[in-house]
Amino acid sequence: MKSRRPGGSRLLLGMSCLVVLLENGLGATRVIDLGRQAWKFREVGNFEWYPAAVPGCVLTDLRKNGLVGDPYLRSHENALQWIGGVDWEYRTAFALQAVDLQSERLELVFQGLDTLADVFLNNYLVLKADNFYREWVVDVHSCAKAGENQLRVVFRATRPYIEKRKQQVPWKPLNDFAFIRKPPYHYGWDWGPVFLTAGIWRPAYLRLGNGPYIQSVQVVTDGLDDESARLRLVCQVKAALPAKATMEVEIKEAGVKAVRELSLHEGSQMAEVPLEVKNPRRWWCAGLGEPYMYTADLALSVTGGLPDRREQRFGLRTLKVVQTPDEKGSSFYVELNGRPVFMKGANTIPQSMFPSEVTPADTEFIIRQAQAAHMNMLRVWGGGIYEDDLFYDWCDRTGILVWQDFMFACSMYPDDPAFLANVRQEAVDNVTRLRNHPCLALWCGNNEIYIGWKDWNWPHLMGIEYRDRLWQAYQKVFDQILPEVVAELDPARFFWPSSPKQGWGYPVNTDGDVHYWGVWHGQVPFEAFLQPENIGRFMSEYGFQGMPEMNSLKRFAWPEDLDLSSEVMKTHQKHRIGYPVIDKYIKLYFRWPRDFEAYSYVSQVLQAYGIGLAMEAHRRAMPFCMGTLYWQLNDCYPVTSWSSLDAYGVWKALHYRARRAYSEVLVSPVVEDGQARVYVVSDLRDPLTGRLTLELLDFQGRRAWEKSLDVEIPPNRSSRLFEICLSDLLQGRDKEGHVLRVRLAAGERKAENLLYFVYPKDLKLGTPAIRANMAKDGQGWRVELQTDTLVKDLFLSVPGVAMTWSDNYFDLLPGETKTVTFRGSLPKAMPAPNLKIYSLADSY
Ligand code: BMA
Repeated sequence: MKSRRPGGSRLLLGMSCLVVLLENGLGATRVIDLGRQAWKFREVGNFEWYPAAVPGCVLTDLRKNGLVGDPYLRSHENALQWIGGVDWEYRTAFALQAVDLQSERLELVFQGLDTLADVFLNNYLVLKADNFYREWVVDVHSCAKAGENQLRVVFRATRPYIEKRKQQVPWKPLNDFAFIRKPPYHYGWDWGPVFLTAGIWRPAYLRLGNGPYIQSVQVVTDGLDDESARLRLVCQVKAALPAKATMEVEIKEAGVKAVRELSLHEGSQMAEVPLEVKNPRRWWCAGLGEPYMYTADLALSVTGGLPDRREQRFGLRTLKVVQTPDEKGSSFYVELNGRPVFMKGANTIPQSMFPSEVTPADTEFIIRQAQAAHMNMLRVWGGGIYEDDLFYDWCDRTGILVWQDFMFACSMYPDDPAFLANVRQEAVDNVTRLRNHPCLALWCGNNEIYIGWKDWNWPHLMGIEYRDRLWQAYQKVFDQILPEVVAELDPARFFWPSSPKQGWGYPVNTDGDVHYWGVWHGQVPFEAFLQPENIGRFMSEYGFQGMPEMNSLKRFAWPEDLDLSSEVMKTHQKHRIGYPVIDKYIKLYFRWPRDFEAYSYVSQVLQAYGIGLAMEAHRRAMPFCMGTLYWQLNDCYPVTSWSSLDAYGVWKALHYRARRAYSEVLVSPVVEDGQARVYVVSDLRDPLTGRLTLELLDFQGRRAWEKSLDVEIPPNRSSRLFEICLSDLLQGRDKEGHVLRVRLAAGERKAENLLYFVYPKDLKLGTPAIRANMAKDGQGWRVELQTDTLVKDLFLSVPGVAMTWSDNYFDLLPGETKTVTFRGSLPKAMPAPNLKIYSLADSY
């Protein structure tokens, strides 16, 4: 199980004065990884230096030195706020040889600095950085020397800077974070604390080299059909001197080689290599085929010199976002390789408050969980970070498309030239870095700024007299700078100015994407999810909170904190009225939980219940609606939130629910207009034939009614396959004591769902006698479960031990045997898992 505790994952490098240079052979380019050096840090003005990690940040360095406690534990965060209020400095030393100084290239590269950083090399100020999201490259010929070089990075506190910047605008600012290019969520969000730390958050290195080199590569697909793919490798090449050079490209998977002679002039220039791949293999998203990737090996050389090499992965696919006008407005769907695809997924936020702590294993983990829940799209939300390359690599490999926001959220932004230039360069850096990933579906300008301006009274809140200027500032960034950068550097990619186009509080089913928050923020009942006016063309946000499970709660709270009114539980709930809103919905749908443990469980079951209704409604509305991304996949720290995975990576009830609702073939029964209707939604490429069986059962498993029919299931759509008037179905039987079980069998493929006729609180649940047979199963265990009366939302756990379950939070009917497997490491004192079985009937 994952540990997201700061200080947990990285080894400190020894603090010897010896400087070890890691030399990474890349042909003409040599890299000295500054992360391998011994670094020290201190608060500016303080006497003592402490060991530090690069990449890293102040807070985690303080923690690793034992100077502060666990920031996630209890309410510790409150005591750590001082860290963001002072200045910090980092230093290291590295050695260069006289010959190194003769290199044509001698550059200091920071892939990420958080955020207001002054960089000194041998006491010369070589860089003033002011953007977390940019990569910084500085030529250091003028101040590097043979022998030991001293490198120092001073980080200034961001608050005073923000205050000064705020004074420079006449309007009333909405948010502090708008005045600095640092992740908005660091300043607190409704699922995250405030931690204003600083540091060298991504790798830093020295780059040395001679001869021309490749600055960037773009794989452009000019044409793609079954016979061939016509490609151009567009390379930005830099040379210190005019030279005759050769660019060689090889794509081994396609058996393609090309050589191009180049006449380089001094400076940066573009070089293109046209290529053709015969019988191309397409990149497909999850569920539709293999996400096939090619690799292009590039080598740029001049006679007598070592070649500069690059490896560029890419995929071959076409992707459009189709907006065709129709009677309601216009469509909004992804067409991949000519095929409309329904997008199933979630919104992601950064995985940690301290992004430098996220390990490659963490990144793989999060994408694997999305894959396990049959997702084919994730939205990287605009208040966080442009994710690490590895995040997109995993999306490429697993066939998960990415809706990529630029990092602007929930605020109007300033309009001064320096800010705009900074933003343009940030976009250039990140578009250039990410554009070859086939997973990248689209660029989106921002999160909830257009809607905030249009619907949320911002012009009045900020000063109506500045309305025109503020709107022009908006247009400058989102209608001009960002689309211009995309058009120039990534022209095949769709640009969408803001998510969403439609908010809530009025019918949202015309065009564009929708953030539907009538449920939760608007506090209307879950049934609103089913109303056609609330189902738009593409549901890019909707959600509901649930707590982490007890095992997870106990990782950051002490026993005396396990009470909703405790300071600790309040600290780990960041929404202003989070618990009252949960309470309100519990009262609508569930019986009041008997204690704290029951509350944490019911809050999860409630979350899965509500969001499950929405997911199925969105899929049933296909092809009118062509996407559903719930808010939110993950957490950045342990908290009660909208996530389906808690901060430790544990699946909440919602994640299991998402996996069922997102399966390729979904059976979805629902009561509409007094009719019990059965829909089957298929994301498959081909039609299916099968048998649909409907059974009305009482909670002892006795069948009161049954119907079986042969069905044809068309591919890539939602079909209503059966309906019956509810009163004909029930024939006077009690709604509180019956359930409709619908099963589909189509060859190997099976799908099943249950339809209840009343809210969970009104179900006549008995006290089940559950039989559980547990046995060792390879590395883990297997448990077979049976019951004598319906068990609702059966939750398995092993108190104190983190386990991975093949299924959980499911309903079990008499006559069924459910087999669940699970894995985890048991403490020595526990020879076999101390299995705890809990269900809705235990919660009140
Ligand atoms: C959405 C997001 C976030 C927020 C969430 C829950 O609209 O864009 O700003 O965390 O609502 O309130």
